[in-house]
Amino acid sequence: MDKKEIAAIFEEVADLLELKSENPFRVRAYRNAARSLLNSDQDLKKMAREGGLEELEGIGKDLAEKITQLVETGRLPFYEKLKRSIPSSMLKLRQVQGLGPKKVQALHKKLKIKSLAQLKKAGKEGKIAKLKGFGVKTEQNILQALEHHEAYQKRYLWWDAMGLARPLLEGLKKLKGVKRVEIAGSLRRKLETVGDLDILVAALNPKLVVKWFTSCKEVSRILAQGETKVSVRLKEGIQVDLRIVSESQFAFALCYFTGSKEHNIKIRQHSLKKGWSLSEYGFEPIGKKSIAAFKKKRIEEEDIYKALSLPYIEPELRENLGEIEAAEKGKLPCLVEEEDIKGTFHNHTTASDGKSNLKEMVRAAAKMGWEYFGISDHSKSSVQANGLSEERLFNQIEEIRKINRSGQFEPYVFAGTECDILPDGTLDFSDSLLNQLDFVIASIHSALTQDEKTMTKRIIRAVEHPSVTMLGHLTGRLLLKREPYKVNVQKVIDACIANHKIIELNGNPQRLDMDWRLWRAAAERGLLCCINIDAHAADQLQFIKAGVNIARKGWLEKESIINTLSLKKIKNLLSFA
Ligand code: DGT
Ligand code: CA
Ligand code: CA
Ligand code: ZN
Repeated sequence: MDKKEIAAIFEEVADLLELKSENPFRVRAYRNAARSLLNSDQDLKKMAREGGLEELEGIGKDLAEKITQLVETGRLPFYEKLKRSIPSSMLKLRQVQGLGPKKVQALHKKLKIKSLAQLKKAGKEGKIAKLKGFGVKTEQNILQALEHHEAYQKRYLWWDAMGLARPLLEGLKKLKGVKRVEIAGSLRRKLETVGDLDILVAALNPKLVVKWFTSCKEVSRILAQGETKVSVRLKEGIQVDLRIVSESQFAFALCYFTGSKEHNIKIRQHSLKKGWSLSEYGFEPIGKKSIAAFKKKRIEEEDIYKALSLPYIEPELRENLGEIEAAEKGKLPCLVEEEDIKGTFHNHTTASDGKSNLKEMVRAAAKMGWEYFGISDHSKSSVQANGLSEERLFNQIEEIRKINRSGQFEPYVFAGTECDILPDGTLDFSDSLLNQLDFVIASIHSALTQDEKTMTKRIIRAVEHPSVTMLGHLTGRLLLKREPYKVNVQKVIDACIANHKIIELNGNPQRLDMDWRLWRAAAERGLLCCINIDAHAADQLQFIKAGVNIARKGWLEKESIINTLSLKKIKNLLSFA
C-alpha cells in the first residue's frame, strides 16, 4: 500500500470514529496523520522497514505500527473491526451528499435514524429542521440530496456499464448459430449514464442463446424469460434486456432498440410520409405502395436510413436534437474520431495525487501513439491532492524540459498546471511562474457552495487572466455522486469565446464535463474544445475513448478540438494563447 491509500484509510477511520462519537482528539489524530503522510516526500516502505516513521509530524508509536502493518500486509484488522461495528445502513447515510459523520451521528443519537428511509420520513415530517444545528434550510438540502441519491442508485456510468457488457457480448459471439451481436439502447448511444444494458442478437437457435445467457456466471436473477426475450439482473445490480431476432430483422430491431424513443418516433413519422409503416420488424407498405429497396440479403441500418432518403445517422446523435432535420439538409457533422486525437493536456503524476510518475505517464502516452502530452499537477492550495509548491512546480518544469531534450521519449511533453481558481477568482500561482508554463488549466476545487453569481464571476475572472489556457471540469459534477456547483454556464462560455479561451471536455467517465448538450451551440459560436482525461494513473489514458464519445454526442468535429492539431500547430496555438 502506498501513502495515499494509507492516508485514505486513516481519513475513513477518523470518519468512523466520529460516527461512533469517539474522543475528538483521537479523530483529529487520524486526520493529522493522513495529512502528514500526504505531505511527506519520504519513502514510506523504507521508513516502515528501518524505523523513522515516528519522526513524521503527528505520528506516534501506535500509528507508526498501524502504518507498518498496512505497508507490509495491506490490511489493518483494527480498521476492519471498526467498520463491522457500525450498522451498514448508517454507513449508507454518509453517501448522501452533505451528510458528514457529525450530522449522521447527531441524527442517529437524537432521532434514532439508522436508514435512508428513516431519514426521508423524518425530513418529510419536519423533525430534522427542529434539531439543534440543523434548521429548515439544512432539512431541505438533505431531502434534495436524498432525491438525487435515489436517482443515482438507478443508473450506471457508461464506462462501468460497458465493462459489464463486454464479457457478455464476447460470450454471445462465440455461441453456435449466432450471426450478429450488438449493444443497443443508451449504451450504444453513449449516454453518460445508462439505466440498463440492451443487447440484440441474431441467431438461428434462440433457445440455445437463452439457455447460455440465463446460466451465465454474471447473472444473479432472471427477471423475465421468453422464447426470444430475456431480462436478467447481474450480480453488480444492473438489468440486462436481451432480445433475439432473425438475421433479416436484425437491422430494424437494432435501429428500434438503439432509440432514443424520441428519435424513433420522428423516423417513423418520416417513414409514414413515404407511405410505409416502420417498426422493429421492418417496413410495411400502407395501401398499395411497395418497397423496392430491400432485395439485399444482409440489411444494414444504413439501408433503412437510405430508404427514407436520409444519410446514416450515428447512434450518438439519435436524441432527436435536430439530427433528423440536419440529415435532411445534408448538414450532419463529420464527427471527431479517436484516431484524430494527437495528445491530451490534463494529466496528473505522483508529484500531486496521481499513481504513476512522470516518466510512466509519458511512456503510456507514447503507447497511445500520441505526438504530445501535457502534465498538469495540482497547485499548492489543493492540499488534499498534494498540490505542488512553487518550488516543486519549478523543479517539475526543469524535469520536463530535460525529458524533452533527452530524446528518449516519443511524445513532446508540455509543462503545465491544473491551477486552483481561488474563491475570489485569482489564481493559485504567481504570474511569473505561470508565465514559464506551456499551458494553464484553471479549475475550481474549493468553496464549491458559493452562490451562482459569485461562482460565475469567480470563473470569469480566471478566464480573463492572460496566463489561463483553458478551464478544467467546468461544473465540478461527479456523475451519480455530486451535483454541479451553481454557475451560469452560458456566461462562462461567452467569456471564453470573447477571451479566446478553451473549455476542456473532461473525459474522466465520472465527469464528462462540460456536458455534451452544450457543445453543439457553443462550438457553432466559435468555442474551442480540448478533450482531456484528467488521468491519475497510466492505465487511465484509455478514458480518451469516453471523452471522444461525449464530443461526438455533442456534435463536435475535429476542427473545434485543439488536441487534434499536429504538434507544430498546437505549439503555435499555445504560444499565442
Ligand atoms: P436507459 O436504459 O434509460 O438508459 O435508456 P434507453 O434508451 O436504453 O431505454 P430502454 O432500455 O428503455 O429502451 C431501449 C430502446 O428501445 C429505446 O432507446 C428505444 C426503444 N424503445 C423502448 N420503448 C419504446 C417505445 O415505447 N417506443 C419507441 N418508439 N421506442 C421504444
Ligand atoms: Ca437501456
Ligand atoms: Ca432496456
Ligand atoms: Zn481537477
